[in-house]
Amino acid sequence: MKLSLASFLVAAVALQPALSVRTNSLLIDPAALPALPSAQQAASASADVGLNLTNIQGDILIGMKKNKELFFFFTIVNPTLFRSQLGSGILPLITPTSQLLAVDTQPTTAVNIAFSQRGLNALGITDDLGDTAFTNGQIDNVATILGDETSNWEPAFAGTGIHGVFLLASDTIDNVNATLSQVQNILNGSITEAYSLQGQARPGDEQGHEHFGFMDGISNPAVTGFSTPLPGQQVLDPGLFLLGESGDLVSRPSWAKDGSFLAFRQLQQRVPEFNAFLVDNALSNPNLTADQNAELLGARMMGRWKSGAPVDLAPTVDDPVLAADPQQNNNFNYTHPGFDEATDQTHCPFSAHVRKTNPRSDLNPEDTANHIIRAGIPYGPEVTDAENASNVSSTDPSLERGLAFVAYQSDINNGFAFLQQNWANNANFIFGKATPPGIDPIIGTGGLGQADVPRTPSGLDPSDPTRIITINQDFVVSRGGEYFFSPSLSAIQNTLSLGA
Ligand code: N7H
Repeated sequence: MKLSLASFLVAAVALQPALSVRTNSLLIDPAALPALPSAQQAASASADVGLNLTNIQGDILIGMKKNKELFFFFTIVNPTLFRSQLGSGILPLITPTSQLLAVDTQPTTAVNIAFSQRGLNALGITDDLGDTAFTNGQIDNVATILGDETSNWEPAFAGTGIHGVFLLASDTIDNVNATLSQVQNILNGSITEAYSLQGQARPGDEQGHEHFGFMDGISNPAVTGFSTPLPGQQVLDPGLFLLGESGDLVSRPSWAKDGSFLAFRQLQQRVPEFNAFLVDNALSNPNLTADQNAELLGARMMGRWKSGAPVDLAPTVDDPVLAADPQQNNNFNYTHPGFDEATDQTHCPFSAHVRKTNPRSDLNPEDTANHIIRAGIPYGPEVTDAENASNVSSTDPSLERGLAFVAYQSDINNGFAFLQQNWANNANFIFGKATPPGIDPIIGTGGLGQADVPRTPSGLDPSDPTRIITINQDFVVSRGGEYFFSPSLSAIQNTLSLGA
């Protein structure tokens, strides 16, 4: 006899490995990042638009707040056994959004699961989910659309063995590992490990900052029915991120409702090389020291200071108070009274990473189709003294560091893939500017399928916006990834655990 979803959710709480009620959050909460809605706020917002937060997996709407997160990529080797264990044993462990919003309802380890098209095929699910990028897999659009050099790809991503991924998030790696053992015991040999990547927030004051040093996760869209918008935050329909919700215009199988497409990318960051580039090409503001001029160049490449303060509001000097205030730190749109948006780069360069990936008022009307919810986490250790001294990243694989990039959207070709191909990698975007902006200096690739092809962004030097500062190397190197579908809890129960 099948259990109802409600009884599964009760069982989910009961079956968590440590039964004690949490007293500290499993999420991080740096002052600069938007707070999650309280359970009550989210319940009343979701009631207005009919979002079912007990049915939507928890990772999709919460943004970049994970402390430790293991990405465990698996191959399904016994589909029948997997399907039976998924429904009876794994579903009670899956963490819905509602459970993450209050500390005392959080599990010891949050468990989410997502499937690649190959994984759905292995389960006998033949429905077309309506997303060609997902259907074809990330490797299919890698060289032409994303611009990756495939030789840099981790072999597991280039192969055919990734059927799905568990996302296991907690405040300690011990908790994550204990939950992984529990999951593997339940699945009883029906999956094998294809690859795994351990993500973790950086230590101490760097918590919330990615490996180049910048606070990350400040700007994600507000989602109608979930979050209360902060000043400057764009409010978007839930259907941009959740299949079958208001604003999703594609026809989907009914069971796919409240699922989301997850674009995963392992993006290596060459931190010593990035730092050396900033020093070697430091700007020349006479009122700043050499170090400050190097910082300024980095801030202009990013569009934010390391603190998180946007250069559009703090153009020459960092403002840590502004940075730490979510009421202010996203409240900008690149317009300023008396300044011409087609020529003015004194505040923020047209090529800055945050402007290329979210042009705000540069597009009129503001774009509402091409957005993602970013939910990634840094991976890998801190830079070593030897790397700092040599300005070169170690080739020791255990010292690789970067961003385990996660983006959620209801349409990958309008979301992650669009942002990378049409905006970041397109030298002419943002269109209509007096000086072509050039390729994104952080994540853009200068030659499709080739590494280290020079990029020539303009606008980085505020004293001469036409000056080109040539970037001869990639500071972010794609090590591959895959596209997944993160189903709702009811889809896991009623469709995936049964198969076709
Ligand atoms: Fe980016 N970084 O930490 O250096 N990103 N990003 N990103 N990114 C943003 O506003 C970074 C990547 C977006 O709404 C910030 O939260 C790094 C890809 C979007 O104003 C910082 C990597 C794509 C935004 C970084 C990386 C995007 C954004 C500012 C790779 C999509 C919001 C903090 C290693 C294709 C823009 C913040 C807005 C912001 C970093 C990758 C997209 C600091 C290191 C691949 C949409």
